[in-house]
Amino acid sequence: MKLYGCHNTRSFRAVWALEECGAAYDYAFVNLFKGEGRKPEFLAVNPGGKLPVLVDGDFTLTESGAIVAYLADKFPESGLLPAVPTLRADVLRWMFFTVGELEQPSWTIAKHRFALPKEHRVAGIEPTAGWEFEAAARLVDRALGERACLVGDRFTAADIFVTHGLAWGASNRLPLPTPRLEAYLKANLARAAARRASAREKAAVEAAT
Ligand SMILES: N[C@@H](CCC(=O)N[C@@H](CS)C(=O)NCC(=O)O)C(=O)O
Repeated sequence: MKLYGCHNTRSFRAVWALEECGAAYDYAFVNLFKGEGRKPEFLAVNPGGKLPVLVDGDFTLTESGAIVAYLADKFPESGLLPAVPTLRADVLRWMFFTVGELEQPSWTIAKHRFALPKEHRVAGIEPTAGWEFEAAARLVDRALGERACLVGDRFTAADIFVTHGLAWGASNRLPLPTPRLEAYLKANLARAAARRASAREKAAVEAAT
């Protein structure tokens, strides 16, 4: 398998899942910060020009949620996506929640700080994004309660997505609303697989510079 990724992007979720699965994979660095996502050779892989992309043989898959669900099904022993329908649906719920809600304020901030053409950026949008992030994060806190994992009694893909959504918010200087979420974030990012994923993405940048 080959994962196309770039540090400080949503590809971290896919690399983290690959590491949790113990999968063997090549990492293809596409430096989005240098416009490599728009180069013809990458557009031939993903015409949308976005990361992450997973290539498994002749199968090419985009969308971080679909990639992580695919990996979880390919490596069922990882436990990332439980077989029990209610638990599986609950994991998918948190993955969709992250993509549709929890990460959207961070994406709004990124778009209006640098991603949109200057004439389309709206000054003063950040407090609204911060308010939305806090509301979404509080829902996570409430669901988590005193448990270490969001679904069932073990780490799943729900934790990968929600942890990354929280980390992205924190990196945008959006405060996490409870100490419990701070502890959840710290514990998950300290997992061996998360650290390996981070190291893999950082090593790719270093090798390219
Ligand atoms: N919904 C997609 C979003 C993918 C996405 O927007 N990726 C960003 C990096 S985090 C990207 O590649 N942006 C490049 C661009 O928009 O040109 C997913 O979850 O995979």
